Amino acid sequence: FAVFCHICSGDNYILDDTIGLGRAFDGIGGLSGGGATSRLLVNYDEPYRSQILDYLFKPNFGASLQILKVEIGGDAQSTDGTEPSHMHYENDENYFRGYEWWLMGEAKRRNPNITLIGLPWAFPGWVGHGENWPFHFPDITVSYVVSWIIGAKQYHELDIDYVGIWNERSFDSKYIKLLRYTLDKSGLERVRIIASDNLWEPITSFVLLDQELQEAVDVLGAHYPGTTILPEVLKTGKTLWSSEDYSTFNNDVGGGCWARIINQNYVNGSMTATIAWNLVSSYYQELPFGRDGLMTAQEPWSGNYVVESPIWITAHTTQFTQPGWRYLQTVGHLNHGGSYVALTDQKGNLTVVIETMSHDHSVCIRPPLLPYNVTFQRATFSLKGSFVSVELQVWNSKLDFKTKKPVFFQKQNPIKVSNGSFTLDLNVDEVYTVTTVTTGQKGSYPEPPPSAPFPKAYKDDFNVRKCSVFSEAPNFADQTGVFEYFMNLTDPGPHVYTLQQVVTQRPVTWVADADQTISIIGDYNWQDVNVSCDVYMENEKGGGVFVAARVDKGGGSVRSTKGIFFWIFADGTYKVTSDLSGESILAEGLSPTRAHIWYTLSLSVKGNYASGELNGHALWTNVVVLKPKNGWAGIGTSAFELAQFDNFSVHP
Ligand code: 147
Ligand code: CA
Repeated sequence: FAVFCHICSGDNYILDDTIGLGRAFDGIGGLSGGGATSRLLVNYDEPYRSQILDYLFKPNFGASLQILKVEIGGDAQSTDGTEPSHMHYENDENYFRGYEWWLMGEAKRRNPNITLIGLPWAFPGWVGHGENWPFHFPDITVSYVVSWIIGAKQYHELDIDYVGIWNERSFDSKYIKLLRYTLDKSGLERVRIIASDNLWEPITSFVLLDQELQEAVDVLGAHYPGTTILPEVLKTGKTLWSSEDYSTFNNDVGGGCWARIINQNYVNGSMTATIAWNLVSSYYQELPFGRDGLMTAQEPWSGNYVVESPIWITAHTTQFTQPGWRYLQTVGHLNHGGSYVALTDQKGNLTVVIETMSHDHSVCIRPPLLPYNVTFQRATFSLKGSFVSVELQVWNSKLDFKTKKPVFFQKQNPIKVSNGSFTLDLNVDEVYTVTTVTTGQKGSYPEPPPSAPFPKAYKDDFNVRKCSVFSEAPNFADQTGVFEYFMNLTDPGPHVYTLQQVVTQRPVTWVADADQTISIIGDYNWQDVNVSCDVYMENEKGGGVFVAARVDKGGGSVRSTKGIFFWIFADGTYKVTSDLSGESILAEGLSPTRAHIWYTLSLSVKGNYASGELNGHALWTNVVVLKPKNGWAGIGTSAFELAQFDNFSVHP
């Protein structure tokens, strides 16, 4: 009888603010960059691009994100590509490169209250004075980062709220203190510092032992904390964030991961913000961590995008809270698995988010998840203190791996609170939001166009004149170096508008960038193609450029990229190699090539054979190419050097 009664009467949980409140909630966010994760988003046609942005940022529509964190581009590879720096060179400043400015503007336009964060992954080479380290000259690095914050305001009316140190790399106490000092001196007292975007240690020990550092750091941000902290972290008294998390394939298990960590980062770890890497999967899916975004928008050529489960999981929290709301102290685990949090605006509003994600349906990419059980349970929540509402709104999601008919963010009948309590029957793998907030909405647009492969016949003459708001040509995804629109004011002929590789010095890297530069484009499944491009070397000594087919890699392993690479050099030679590093030579010889002259390079690959033309004449033919079998097309240079590209085309 005791067991039976236990099941039928269920478990009781108290929601009470009379005992005092918990921490202030700072928001749920997405991360663009680290790196180039929004690269393909910018080239979507309207209305699709605005629709995607609405699903991400528009309040009471979709994810309704409360935080947008972006990479401060450093001209170096930062996971799925490079992002351009606002200062390629020491005497260079430009606040219109890349797409993060635009993205922050679009986010702010939809939600003026959104919190903005900037964090560098890498730095231009000059910041490190030739060394692969950004803290030897802290004054240079500080001025570089503060310039970015000032530029955001000056050119885009964007107030950056938080800035970080160096993503998942070392920090330097002297640098952090100088950053705080310089921000204050520049009238940027409101900008707060997150440290150190890595693990809880060693930053916690440093903060505990150094009063001045303690004062400089506002937020301790850890990555992939697995919902937990170390005991000493609480001793700092600091605000705690999971400043990068998720990075999980965005199917329904990804949604389960996201639901579990959004709640349990607070329940287990007192973390008051959780930021998903990444905001939106807008990079070629075969690059590292394909589809690890809150939604998928990786086909600007078709207009297709997918609103994935993490968008609706996010809505369960974001549509019914605001940064500044307070968690109650009465949060915790459910008796039969799962967790609940409760938040209040301290003006009578209450939002309760409950998740019952099972282990196997909520595993994240990292860290490993220890086994636990979740079973059906009946849960009664008793409202105490100021929560005497008569009616509560109810929103439900249910992952369903059996019937494959999941339910996301469905409004249910409101609950009448009787005797100050309500009861829910909680199945496994569900999320419930129970709230006084009545503004929730499941936004929707008509289905976007169907998915389609990258067009097989594609060309770009880069003749954008003044029409492009973006510095980069559509669909090119830079993997080492940065390729930007360029205008040759003195060119008399056909090459006034071109694409230029602009990184001339190895950056302070985040991963191992190649010694060559490369931008990829197209369809990873391409096998037999012709890739053609006009090329122009600007480096007289040792200059070299290439066109490539069947390019098999990008991201952090770009150094070991294989493919078919057709190079010409300013010293009057050519080469055909099966690797980006140029070591595995398939053919080589003399060619009448030098710097400051335009050439047309054409590479044709069919089955196991390749041939190359220079200015329409065969330079080499029938070279045997066995591996790789498929990959993207590409262009690039043989070193960190200036070079231009024009009239790119690829066709079957
Ligand atoms: C993070 C990076 O900060 C992101 O830019 C992106 O690369 C993301 C992809 O999952 O990962 O870096 C991490 C890389 C490895 C670990 C943690 C974070 N790790 O092995 O624990
Ligand atoms: Ca052109």
